[in-house]
Amino acid sequence: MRAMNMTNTISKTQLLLALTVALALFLTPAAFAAAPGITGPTFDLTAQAAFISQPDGQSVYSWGYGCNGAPTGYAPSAIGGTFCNTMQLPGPTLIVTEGSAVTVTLHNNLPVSAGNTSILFPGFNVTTSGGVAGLLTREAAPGGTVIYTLTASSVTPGTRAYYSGTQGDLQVEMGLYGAIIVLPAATPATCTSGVAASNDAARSHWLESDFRLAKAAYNNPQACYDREYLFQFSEMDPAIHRAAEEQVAIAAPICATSATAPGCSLNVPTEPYHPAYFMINGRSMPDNMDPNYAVQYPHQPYNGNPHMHPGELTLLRVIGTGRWQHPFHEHGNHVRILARDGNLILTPDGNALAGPLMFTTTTTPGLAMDGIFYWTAKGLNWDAYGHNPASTDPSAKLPCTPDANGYNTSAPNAINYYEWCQDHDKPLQVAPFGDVAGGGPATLPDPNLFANGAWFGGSPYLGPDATTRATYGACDSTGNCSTTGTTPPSGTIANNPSTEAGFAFMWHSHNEREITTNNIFPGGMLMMMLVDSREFQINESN
Ligand SMILES: [Cu+2]
Repeated sequence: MRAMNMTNTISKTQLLLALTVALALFLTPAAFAAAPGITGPTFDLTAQAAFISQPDGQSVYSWGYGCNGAPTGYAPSAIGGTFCNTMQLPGPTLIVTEGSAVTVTLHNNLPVSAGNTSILFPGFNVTTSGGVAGLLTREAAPGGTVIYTLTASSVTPGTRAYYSGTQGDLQVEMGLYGAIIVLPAATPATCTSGVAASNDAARSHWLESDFRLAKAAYNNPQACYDREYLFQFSEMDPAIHRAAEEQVAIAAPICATSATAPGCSLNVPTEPYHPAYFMINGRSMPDNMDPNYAVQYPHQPYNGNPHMHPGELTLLRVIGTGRWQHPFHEHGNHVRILARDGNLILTPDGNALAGPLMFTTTTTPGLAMDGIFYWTAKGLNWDAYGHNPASTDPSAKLPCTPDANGYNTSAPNAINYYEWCQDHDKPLQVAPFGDVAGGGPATLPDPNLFANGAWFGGSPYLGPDATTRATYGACDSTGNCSTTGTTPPSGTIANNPSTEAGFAFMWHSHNEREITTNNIFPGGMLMMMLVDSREFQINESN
């Protein structure tokens, strides 16, 4: 009886496991990111309250900017399923072109007891009309409107923050912040020639859409990029949000009689400060891996889920919001800082980029930075593509022709486009095993010991074909390879060896409490950058 029960339990568990895996496979969409937003140059925004969701199941009362009616348009055009609700966190990313006269109308639809609100656009020359006088700018009174116009000559390229200029300790904490991206009016010629053109050719060959907002971040021949992501870092103390929610409810009947009645106001303490949620683009991990505009986050439309191919120049637009610094660390390589608050960092003669190469791009409240992240397999000391000149598989013996920098950039249609040729055909293993000839720098662990993280493909090779090739057995002198090899035993849900098999790098806050959600790990400010082989199609269209 006991034995039967046990068997029964095991088979149920197995069934449940199988179901979970099947469901997870079904429910894990290829959700990538880019830098989505709304286009102008005229914007009609509203400030309103709504609840945002956190992965611990909490709905947090928040304030945010949103769209007052349908926006002029959305960008990039390759992303579908767009929406802009009346409240979102962060606020809509405003995408404009250099030299535009940008007009932002703000309607104050916050609870009456919250009082006035406003928007600051640091780095721009702003003229205002309407509204009422405030400490830092003109404000919209409850139910009122104010208009901000950014002088066209001050609308210069770059990434910048916008946020409330009214009672910032409370209003920014509650979620009133967003990003404005100004695209250069012209495209430097370097962005459509040389390696930049080869990267475009590779993208077209593998039928990938272009998800960039522009080809260059600045009017500078060295500011070209191939892919881009916007990450806004903020933290949130739920006690402040709860106090605001309670006081708004208590004040509502008083405000209903008169907005100036005593008691129609808030007095929410913002100290002491104990944030428990640490968000990238308003979402905590793993929610930030769901698609942009996912229906389950009506007030948090933007995700954080970077992908790239080897050799691509990936533009990171990073903004610190809230009131804490966050040590954002991009594993895989350092980040070359291009600009801070839209100021391109150049040598004194103005001819060369002079921004630092940073291990950790620490965010600072109110500060925006642009940086370039770059990854190739250079220096691994083994052939990351699993090439074997003795194999019968044609994709296992592709040529690698080094350019002046040592990369295979002359063959944009090849799966080993941008391979670091010095490591071409270099074996991985010390001892012969599977498809890998002897004599390499590493001793692979027992296949059974390969860890199964959600993102670690379990393979030292890049790309689905490489993983398949590497499962071949040893090849004989005529190039016939046994297919019985078992290295590597790869297979995870998030980074499937038969499709993606990318190299995963954790991108996260190095303050480890910030990679939790209300003290639960993993969560918070955590993403996985997946470097995908050239033949894997990165589709950010949602
Ligand atoms: Cu790290």
